[in-house]
Amino acid sequence: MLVTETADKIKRMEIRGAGRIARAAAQALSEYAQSLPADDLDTFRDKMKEAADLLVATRPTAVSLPNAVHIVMAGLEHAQTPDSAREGVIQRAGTFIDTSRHAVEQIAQIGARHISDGDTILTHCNSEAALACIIEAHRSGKDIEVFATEVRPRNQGLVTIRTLNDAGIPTNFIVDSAVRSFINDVDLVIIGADAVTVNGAVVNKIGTSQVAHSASEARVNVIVAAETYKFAPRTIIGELIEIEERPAEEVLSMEVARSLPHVTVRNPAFDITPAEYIDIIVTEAGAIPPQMAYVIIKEYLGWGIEEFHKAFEINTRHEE
Ligand code: RI2
Repeated sequence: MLVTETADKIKRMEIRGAGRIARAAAQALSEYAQSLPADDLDTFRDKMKEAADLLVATRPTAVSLPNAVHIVMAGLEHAQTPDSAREGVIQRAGTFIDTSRHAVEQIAQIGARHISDGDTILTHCNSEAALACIIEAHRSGKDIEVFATEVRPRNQGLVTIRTLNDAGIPTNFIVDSAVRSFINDVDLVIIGADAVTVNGAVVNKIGTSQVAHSASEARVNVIVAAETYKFAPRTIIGELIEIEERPAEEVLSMEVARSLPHVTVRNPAFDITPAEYIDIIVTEAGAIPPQMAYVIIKEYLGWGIEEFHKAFEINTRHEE
């Protein structure tokens, strides 16, 4: 698939979900590298950089996307010839896609252990990682039931209930605003993540923070299922995660909107749940308290504060 085609599909959410968009971007870079003429290393690098920038710009919140692109583009770093640059990109993209899929399987194994026989679980949006935990618990013989939210405005809940239904898991489908009404019937909340910041806050589909707040009030544990490449290295140096605001017509038809000149539609796609509302984050490296996010960023993504010092020449020593 062409890079522009993939970028367009990600933007329109034809390809969606933080893990899926990361793998799609890696695949697009790999195919692009294969298609590029390899006569000149600098031109090859420049073209790859343009493609990478285009993909990263499609959706600003899910950090899995720039992380995946960064991992793949590192294949260009020490290349001496266009052919070795091409090989580097293809090899890294393949490895990323495989490890990403494997990570979801590992998360399923770890996450399922946190689900007990007889549990009722609430999930919000459509997270491959969160659903993998739920499906694995069911597969291992636990008798579970799920509440799944509708997820206005894009209705990702429909994808979730289809998957749960196909797995044979008894599921209740509720509108987003019904979460608090049902939270006392729930034993556990399991959700995914688009980004995890260094202080353990989780950026996920709009409404997640309300779900987590309700769960906290009702003393229901909240588990986040997130691969390590969803942790956001640049939050170490104080960068904030940009919250994508999507078009108004996802919420209200243009016709109705035009008839209401004093009304502005706001459509943020994500919100931020503070670490205090999250019990554990299940990654492929293990289940961690949200406060340990820095360890994942440093040990698994290779970005410690020192790397930022090197990269941005941040001077921590005060000159006399
Ligand atoms: P997985 C999705 O974003 C949802 O917010 C979901 O919770 C998150 O990505 C993680 O999904 P969107 O693309 O990677 O629907 O676990 O906006 O599939």
